[in-house]
Amino acid sequence: MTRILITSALPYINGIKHLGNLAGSMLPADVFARFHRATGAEVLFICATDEHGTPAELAAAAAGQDVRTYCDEQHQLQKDVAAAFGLSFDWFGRSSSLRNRELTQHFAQVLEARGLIEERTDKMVYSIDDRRFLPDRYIEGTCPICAFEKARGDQCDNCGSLLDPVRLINPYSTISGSRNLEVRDTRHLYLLQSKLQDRIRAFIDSHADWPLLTRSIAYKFLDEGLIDRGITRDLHWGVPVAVDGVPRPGFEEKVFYVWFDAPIEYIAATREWADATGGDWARWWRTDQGAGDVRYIEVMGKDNVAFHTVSFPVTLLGSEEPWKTVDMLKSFNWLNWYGGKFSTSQRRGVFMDAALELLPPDAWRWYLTSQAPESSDTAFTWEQFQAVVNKDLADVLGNFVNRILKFTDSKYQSLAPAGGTPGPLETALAERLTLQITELTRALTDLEVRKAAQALRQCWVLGNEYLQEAAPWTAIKTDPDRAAVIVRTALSLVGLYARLSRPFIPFAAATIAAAVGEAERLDQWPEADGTAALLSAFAPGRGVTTPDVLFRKIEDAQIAEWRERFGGSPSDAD
Ligand code: B3M
Ligand code: ZN
Repeated sequence: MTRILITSALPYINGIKHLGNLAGSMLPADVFARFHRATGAEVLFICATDEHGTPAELAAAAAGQDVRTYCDEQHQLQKDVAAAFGLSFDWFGRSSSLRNRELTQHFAQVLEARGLIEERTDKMVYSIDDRRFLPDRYIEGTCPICAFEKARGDQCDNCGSLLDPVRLINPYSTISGSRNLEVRDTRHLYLLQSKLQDRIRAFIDSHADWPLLTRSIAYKFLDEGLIDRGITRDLHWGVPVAVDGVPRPGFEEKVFYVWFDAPIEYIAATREWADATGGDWARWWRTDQGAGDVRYIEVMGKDNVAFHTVSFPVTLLGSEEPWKTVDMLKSFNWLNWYGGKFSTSQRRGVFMDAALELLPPDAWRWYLTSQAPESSDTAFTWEQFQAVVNKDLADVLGNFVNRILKFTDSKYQSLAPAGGTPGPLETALAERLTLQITELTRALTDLEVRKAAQALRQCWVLGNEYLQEAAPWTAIKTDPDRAAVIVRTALSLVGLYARLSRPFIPFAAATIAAAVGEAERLDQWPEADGTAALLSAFAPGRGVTTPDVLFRKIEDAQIAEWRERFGGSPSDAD
């Protein structure tokens, strides 16, 4: 059996994520995981909260909590909201786990033994007023590359460049705002990425099938030349720099950099899963223990690609141990909030918890996947959201399902009628559907979310067109056998739609399947070439039920209210 390992980029612990985070990593990863499970593959879908580093410390301080308590609480919140969105993680771990600590320390030890980590004296910004070093987000200033004025020490959110805090222009402490800073010497561990330049290039070269976005980011970093990166920080919250519980001399007050331990958490989370379930983590991650057969898919936003095409492979390949590396790195552009960016720190946009107060998860899931920022950045607007949900879900899918079930109820007491045999209309429908299901299956296999959603929508449209043309409400008066065939065909379609739609809209899919007694088959992906047989398989006498309205239309008044509450209007498009 095919085995598929899927990881989504790990959401930071600093608060519930916004729809942009969801659209570019966790949600598409979930669609792929659900699809592959339905095809019968053995799937392991792993995610976790990314809990270390300055964002966690700063957010905890802002919340007036100690950082561990803060992380405990936020992890649970993120886990709950992920479940409410139907994100079907097999495990949602924590990068602050013991497993990650062990594994991170293990990698550091092995990499040092291979000559890929060395201690260096580093120049770091020290805040005299705060009496501490200011790593990463503890310092902000003007980006030396694009002149953005609020660049963070480790990364510029405007141009995406990875930065070194000492390069910032006009820097200040984000703790106190103090500009009373000086550069001091301090010892840090460096990962010698430059030594693996050729190895990493060969690794990227060997994945010519990766999306252009992924490859272009990887080659940009390779062409600039890989730089050695400091992988320790002067912080308390993180993985201690220690071997077998003994701190490294001179590093008692330091921890590993969050971006060193975060990707390692993919493996560590799998170990957490194994600890909890008795599963075998090594057959997913160790090529000497069967992981060679695994297809490993990583899903993430474009700002995370450099770390996954360069840094994490340096860790894995540099160890010379038989670790599984990524087979397909699917990256996304940004979902913007009107013309600007969603922002966690500025609370701009809609966040996952608030979204669910407005509408059921499937409305968001459908919008965010069918409009996924796949080949370019895309902008969320309330108008487009309303249009997509109303048209695709309410007018097309919802209307079809409702119409045929109501008809079956009113004309046949909710029992599939007997009589008749399929004719040319049914044959044509089966042929068209076969094409669309083939395309849907291909697109999902190739991780093309938008094209997959398009093919699925086309499947729904075919049902409406069929019903319109076959017109059972007319046939029933003149040719009851014909009407019976149409109704059974349409009821089969309802069951088929539930299965095809499930990766995208799992909640509605379950309701739809239950209405036509197809709940047990819901997790089986249909074979495209079996469509004709499938459409004629609805047994006469089988009972159905009519669910409540599947998708309520979004009213203009709701849009006005939400715009009032969340902002978002054409004037925000700057
Ligand atoms: N937490 C960044 C982000 O949330 C980071 C991803 C880690 S993946 C190992 O965008
Ligand atoms: Zn910049």
